Amino acid sequence: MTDRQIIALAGGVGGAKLALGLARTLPADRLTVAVNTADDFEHWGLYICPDLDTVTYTLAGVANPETGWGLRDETWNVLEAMAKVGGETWFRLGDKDLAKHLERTRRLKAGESLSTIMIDLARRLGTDTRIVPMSDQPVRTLVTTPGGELAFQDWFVRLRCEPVVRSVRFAGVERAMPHPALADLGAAAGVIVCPSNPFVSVAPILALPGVRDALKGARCPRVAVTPIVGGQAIKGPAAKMLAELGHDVSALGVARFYRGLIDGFVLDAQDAGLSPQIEALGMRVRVADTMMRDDGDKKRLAATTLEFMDELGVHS
Ligand code: FO1
Repeated sequence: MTDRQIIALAGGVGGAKLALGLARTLPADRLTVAVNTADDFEHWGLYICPDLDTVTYTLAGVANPETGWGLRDETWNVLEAMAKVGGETWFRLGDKDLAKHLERTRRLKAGESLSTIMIDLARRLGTDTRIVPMSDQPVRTLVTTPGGELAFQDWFVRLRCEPVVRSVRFAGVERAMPHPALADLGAAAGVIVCPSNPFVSVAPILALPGVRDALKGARCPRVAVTPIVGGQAIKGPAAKMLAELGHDVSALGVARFYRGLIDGFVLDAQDAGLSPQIEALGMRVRVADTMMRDDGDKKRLAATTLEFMDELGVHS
């Protein structure tokens, strides 16, 4: 592995798409994808890492193309049997996907770290890209709603993101050690904030001790790709959260969230009119088609983002 890595910060489906484009564009030893683990939780007694698994399955080319999460050609016999015995079925674990959860849980219980396990599982599933958890220690996103505080997957999957979000916090984050790739962002060749949810995918990574400051201080080019196009989230509740947390529901709202942390913002062509306001935040803008419908789009957006980073260069 070379020490001049491009570090991509990613959550689930949106982040995984750009990560795939980057993995198809960069040599394997130049890319590290650092993935949010604050969505992780225990279900059916198993340790589930939705974002790590989504990124891994996507880069291995085995993800379910309809949902973006889980495996393609999945079967649901265990879930159906679980319903019969009165178990919980709101979080859908497929038969083949289960093998990964079982094996990861066994290895964690045997004392291996999540990062070691995930590097090995990613290779076995068919990707050489270095996909790392943001931390080996548990961090849990908790969402405050009018009805009280909810665990992230309860809010996201069981309640379909319906309860209004008043605030979000990351339990355990102050005790979690960032993965070395994040602790040492200053040594990176560049940092890409993938088009993931700023509040629940990227914010937990930035909240790890030292990471926000490391990103602020990094002299390498730092670029974010918008997850909001035409005032709507490409996928998931990002637009709803922008509104409920009091931000502008637009790419401008996202750019403001990253102000001081990035040098460049990749904005969708539909939102080109926001360029002057985003540039006024002290970052440069690249207008592009950010919708990633197929693998060609993912590679194009990755190439645009990398070219933009090259143009931005190092800064003081
Ligand atoms: N998302 C859903 O909306 N419904 C599900 O039943 C569901 C199951 C699931 C199983 C394994 C996995 O790795 C991910 C799964 N997801 C499901 C996605 C996931 O919980 C969310 O997309 C992320 O946590 C948000 O990034």
